[in-house]
Amino acid sequence: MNKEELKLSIERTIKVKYGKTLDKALDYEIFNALSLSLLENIVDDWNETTELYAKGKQAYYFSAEYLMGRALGNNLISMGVYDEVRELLEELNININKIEEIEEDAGLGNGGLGRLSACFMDSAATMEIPLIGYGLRYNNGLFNQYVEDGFQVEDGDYWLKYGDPWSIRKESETQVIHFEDMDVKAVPYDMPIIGYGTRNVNTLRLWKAEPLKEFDFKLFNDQKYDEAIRLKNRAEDITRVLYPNDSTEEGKLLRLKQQYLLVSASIKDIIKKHKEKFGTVTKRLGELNAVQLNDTHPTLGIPELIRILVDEEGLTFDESLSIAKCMFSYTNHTILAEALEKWDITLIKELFPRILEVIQEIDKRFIAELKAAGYSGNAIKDYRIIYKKQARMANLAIHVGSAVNGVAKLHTDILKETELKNWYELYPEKFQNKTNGITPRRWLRLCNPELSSLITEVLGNEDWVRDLSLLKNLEKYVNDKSVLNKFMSIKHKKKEQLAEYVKENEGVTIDPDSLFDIQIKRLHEYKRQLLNAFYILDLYYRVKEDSNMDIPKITFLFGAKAFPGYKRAKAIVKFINEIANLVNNDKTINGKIKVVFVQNYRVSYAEKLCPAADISKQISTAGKEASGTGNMKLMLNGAPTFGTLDGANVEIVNESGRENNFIFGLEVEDIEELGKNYNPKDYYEKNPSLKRVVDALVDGTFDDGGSGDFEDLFDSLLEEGDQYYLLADFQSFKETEDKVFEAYKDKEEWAKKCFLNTCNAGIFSSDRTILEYAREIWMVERKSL
Ligand code: 26W
Repeated sequence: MNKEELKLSIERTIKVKYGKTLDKALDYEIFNALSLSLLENIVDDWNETTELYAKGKQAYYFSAEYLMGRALGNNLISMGVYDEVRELLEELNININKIEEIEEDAGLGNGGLGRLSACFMDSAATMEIPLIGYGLRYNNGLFNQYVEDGFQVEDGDYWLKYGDPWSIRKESETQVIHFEDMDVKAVPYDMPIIGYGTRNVNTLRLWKAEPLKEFDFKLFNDQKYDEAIRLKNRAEDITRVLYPNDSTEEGKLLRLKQQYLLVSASIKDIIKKHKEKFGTVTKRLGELNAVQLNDTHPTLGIPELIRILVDEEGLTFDESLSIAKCMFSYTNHTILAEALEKWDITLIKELFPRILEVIQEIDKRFIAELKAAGYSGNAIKDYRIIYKKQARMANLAIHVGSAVNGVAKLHTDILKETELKNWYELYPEKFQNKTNGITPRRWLRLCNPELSSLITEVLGNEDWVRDLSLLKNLEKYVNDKSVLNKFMSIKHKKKEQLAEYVKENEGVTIDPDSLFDIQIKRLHEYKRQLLNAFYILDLYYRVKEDSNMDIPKITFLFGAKAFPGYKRAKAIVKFINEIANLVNNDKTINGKIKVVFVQNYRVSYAEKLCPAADISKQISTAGKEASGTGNMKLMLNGAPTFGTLDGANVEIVNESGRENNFIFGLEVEDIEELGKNYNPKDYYEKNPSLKRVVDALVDGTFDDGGSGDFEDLFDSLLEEGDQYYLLADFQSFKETEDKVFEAYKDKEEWAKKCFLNTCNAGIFSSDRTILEYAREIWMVERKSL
């Protein structure tokens, strides 16, 4: 494709799609036309890749979440035409950034788990791995967030409002999904996942639920309009929103329907392709297909496969179960026991009674095996798949799956030694670790073109974009003043860009010459944004007491969404905003401290925040964060980690050196030891500065709008035992911040710390992770066009 052809294609598309000429086109129209023109250019490679992969063993990623973010910029980079297209648009008087910014994020996920799926898709395409993603095409992704009067306010996410030029609806590959009360269509929308530096284009297939019939003609004719479209709405409800509120039975049924639609459609799709090749289902089904269950959400895929093989394909239960054992593997993303999914069997029975029978049969056979192996009573109880009238999805996945993996070394160890100890004893060979990763294309090459150019200049070529371990070769320049200066002036430039964006979007002025301390992640008590807030408030009080206090000018940035039903998380949002309000408006501290809670944190915002961070805040209670991946994004962009020894932080510090990061707080063993003896009141009583900030929750310093939310936060710490050890870690947090301030004074030493973080981030490429899955779990070969 050359420039002239692309230009003609854009003009043609605008003409037929919008009935106008390019000079009159709106930004979103240009975005759509450009995207469609680019898509046209990769369709042949895409189809060829699909055919190539179909010849051998394939892997499938089953995930309820894909937090894709924007497609255009990323695809331009993967296609290697970003600069060319930017120039073309410039010639046409169009600013490429404006066109990129008009695109809505595809926010079909909540947080790390969803973003990991997206990074894996990108890496599999680039690493030429035959991996197909299956998911759901939610009409509304993760809600949009606003802050009003300090409170989080949610609004629907209409990511499809301008259309979705990067998806192709494949009507002819529709599947019909049967529920006890209705049948619906699952229509696939395919998104191309364009590999970088390869012609391979992989597929992400997202299913949309639709009614079999648009409306009931007779009812409509009888003027019963609502009733006529009732079934249509009920079908479409299934993929209407990501994570519908499941506080009621109705909500739970809807969630379960979503999960089933995802796996039923995907399994049928896999079987259909197998039969096109072999005529019938053979034992080779299990040898030629590997399914990765991204957490337990798609675990119903196991009984669904067995149901189809037994009821529709005439295999025996034994044969079907052994195919399932060969096909499935399971990734665990959380240690929080309460997050392990369980479904009431009455719900399963109501929607798909046959699936319940299959699960019961698996359970029955499993118990018989355990008994035969000499297990009894109590031990068996913990392994049971059905227990107390509930189906335990993790047990089903671990028992049937051929592999179980955690997402960071520490996490996998905790699974083996604690959370899933009994399973590890039963099936030691199934357990593996696969430390998470992030794609270097989006999280460096796209979001930080300035640093990317520097790296390319120093290393002599762009090979690092496909092999991030090459960053290690930068390390020898750590004493090269010219490289370090360039590195730090890029950091400054990214801070200026962020400051401008924050001014525009949040209306707050922040100083790019201040230290940017950034905490971006879902809002959750275990992630301890509240601890960070307490620290900031304490710092503010100290600065007020001593205006000469020797600290650098500092800006604390938060980005986080609180789950709409998670009251305490929302209370923390309000508390942070109250602090921001107090601190930012106090003229007496001369702007020494600024606090910003950015609204609507999402993938595209993260792309602006990560390159601008001086400090990466990763402060979860030790043992609670399975891995974290934001930590890797900030590290890659040259920010030292301020964190606990939790999740992947442990590996980050191992790679870049403890001396180049700021580690604080209790470790997993300390917490185990402290255990039941932990009394938060001891810390509170003995530490006046801690007491002062905790008391601010209840002593009238702040206004929670009469909601009682702050009192509830207070109680969570002092009445309910401070489950996440905020009070125990406060002092260590504070002392460690002092070390940051001290280190920040020496500009050269500071630059080295930042630089060494970038140099040592290579291992956290999701290319490395996905290759490990391919080789050690799926046993699929790389194949290139
Ligand atoms: C069942 C409802 C549900 C759905 C999603 C509960 C919890 C979730 C989370 C948002 C799951 C999640 O994002 N987990 C994160 O997964 C990342 C990728 O492995 C890890 O890096 C994070 O540590 C983990 O919190």
